[in-house]
Amino acid sequence: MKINKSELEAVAVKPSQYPEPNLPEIAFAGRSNVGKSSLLNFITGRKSLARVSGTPGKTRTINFYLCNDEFRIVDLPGYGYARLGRAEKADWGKMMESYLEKRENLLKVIQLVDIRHKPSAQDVQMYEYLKYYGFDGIVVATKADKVSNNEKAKCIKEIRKTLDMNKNDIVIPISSLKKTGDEELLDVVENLINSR
Ligand SMILES: Nc1nc2c(ncn2[C@@H]2O[C@H](COP(=O)(O)OP(=O)(O)OP(=O)(O)O)[C@@H](O)[C@H]2O)c(=O)[nH]1
Ligand SMILES: [Mg+2]
Repeated sequence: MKINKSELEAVAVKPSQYPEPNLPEIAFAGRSNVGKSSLLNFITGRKSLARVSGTPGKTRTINFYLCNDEFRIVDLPGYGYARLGRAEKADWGKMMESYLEKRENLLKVIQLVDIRHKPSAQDVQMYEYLKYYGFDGIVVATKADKVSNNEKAKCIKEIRKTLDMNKNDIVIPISSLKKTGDEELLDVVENLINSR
């Protein structure tokens, strides 16, 4: 599959601001700065559809992107941003909870982790949360350009082990910078949409 058409459809902090639940949705979750917005730009072929920043904590809202007039990719706000105050962290929790627990048209949440690092305690917690709701099984290892091909397999093994992934679950290494790995991800997305 290719994404030929994409647009920002809604920016939300609460359910009343979500678009109608009329199309299947696939969400991206991951810590702040892991590369969620960059990945979205990469797979849609749009340079600045989603705002990318060197400063973590850029995406603080739930952003709905309509793709091919057929499904939505949802960019979730990142976690693990140390400089957030307690009130902001509580807001993040509430925002995520109301989306993940109640969104009837949500098919899957793809979790992003940085390929270079062992997943953090918060990554593990997020993945456990996704397991609980049955949204787990697909992980994207971002910034794959930062490791050599030799290291790649080792890093992926570490991710699988730390997140306690099942045999049939998949880890897709992707570099938004070098533009590699998108085909596998888009195949997975296509299968998810078609198998619903
Ligand atoms: N080397 C490399 N850098 C990347 C890649 N993807 C993203 N980055 C960089 O990582 C930083 C964060 O990227 P974003 O896409 O804004 O990350 P995010 O997960 O959306 O961050 P928040 O919105 O804060 O949650 C930016 O400086 C990007 O240029 C990649 O594939 N390779
Ligand atoms: Mg972002």
